[in-house]
Amino acid sequence: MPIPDRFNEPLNRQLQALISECEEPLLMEVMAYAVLGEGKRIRPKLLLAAYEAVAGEVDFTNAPVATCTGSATAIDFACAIEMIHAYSLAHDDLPAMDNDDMRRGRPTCHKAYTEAMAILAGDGLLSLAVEVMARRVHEGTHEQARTAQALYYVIKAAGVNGMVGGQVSDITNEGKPINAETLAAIHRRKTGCLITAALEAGAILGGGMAEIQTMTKLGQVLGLAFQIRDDILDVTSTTENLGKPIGSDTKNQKATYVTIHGMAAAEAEYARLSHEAFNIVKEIECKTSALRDLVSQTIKRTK
Ligand code: GRG
Repeated sequence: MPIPDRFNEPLNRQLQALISECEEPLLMEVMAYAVLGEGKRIRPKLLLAAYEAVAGEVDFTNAPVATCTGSATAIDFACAIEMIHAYSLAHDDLPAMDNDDMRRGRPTCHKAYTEAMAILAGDGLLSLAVEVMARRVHEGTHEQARTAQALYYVIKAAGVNGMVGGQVSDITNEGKPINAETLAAIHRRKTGCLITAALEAGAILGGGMAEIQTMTKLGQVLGLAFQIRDDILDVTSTTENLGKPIGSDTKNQKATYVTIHGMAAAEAEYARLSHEAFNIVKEIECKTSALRDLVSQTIKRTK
């Protein structure tokens, strides 16, 4: 099966299993709604692809009861990163933030349930993500220090100097004439940090300490390319294709790569970063083609 499609089934199965640990039925339902929709699963797939790049190909079919404990830990971390991403989307869609009605082709979490439940499901997803990762450290099922290091990278990226800090900067700059540097700093923290941490954590869990720096470089380039693509698609795509409203950046008076640099320059920078991402992947002696294939699919994404 082509990469990254073979990661889909194990990821969805394990996400479902982890969410099912919640004993509060409504909370479980809303968390499942937020995380199990038609997302691209880019971040968890990057984590698994980075893991395979250094550890070799894994049969994730039987995860989480995987024969190799390292791969079971990797699947849990991949799910944790998707839970963090899903929480950020549920909170970002709230009336107090972007106030969006559609996400992943269906009503946003607060539209389908209530604002209170969307907030709490987000809180639940974030804390469950940390619990799932910390449990792997606590159980000592894998190399304990390595697992703790991967947890540190992921949660730091999601935190105050990563995604949350980036979101605050994004919101406080709405309607203001920001310059290119400020926009790049927002993108780096809001979108880039979690993508970078997925690659770093995958390499760490796979035992590839020598590859961490290269993964960081790849994540930064890929994260910026991902966001520029998002800005371009927000103008050129359709609501049906994206599964969320187009033009939401304009609605929220947000500066984007396109509004600051223009469409032609955005497309040129996107092409340059894509090329750079491929060159960085070539620096890594990947044991499988998963990472290269996934970078290629991420770059060619149309939604
Ligand atoms: C609320 C703390 C907090 C943070 C929100 C992720 C985020 C920060 C906001 C989302 C706003 C946005 C459109 C960002 C652009 C890039 C991005 C993260 C797009 C959505 O990610 P995809 O395309 O979505 O991977 P799917 O649905 O495929 O998982």
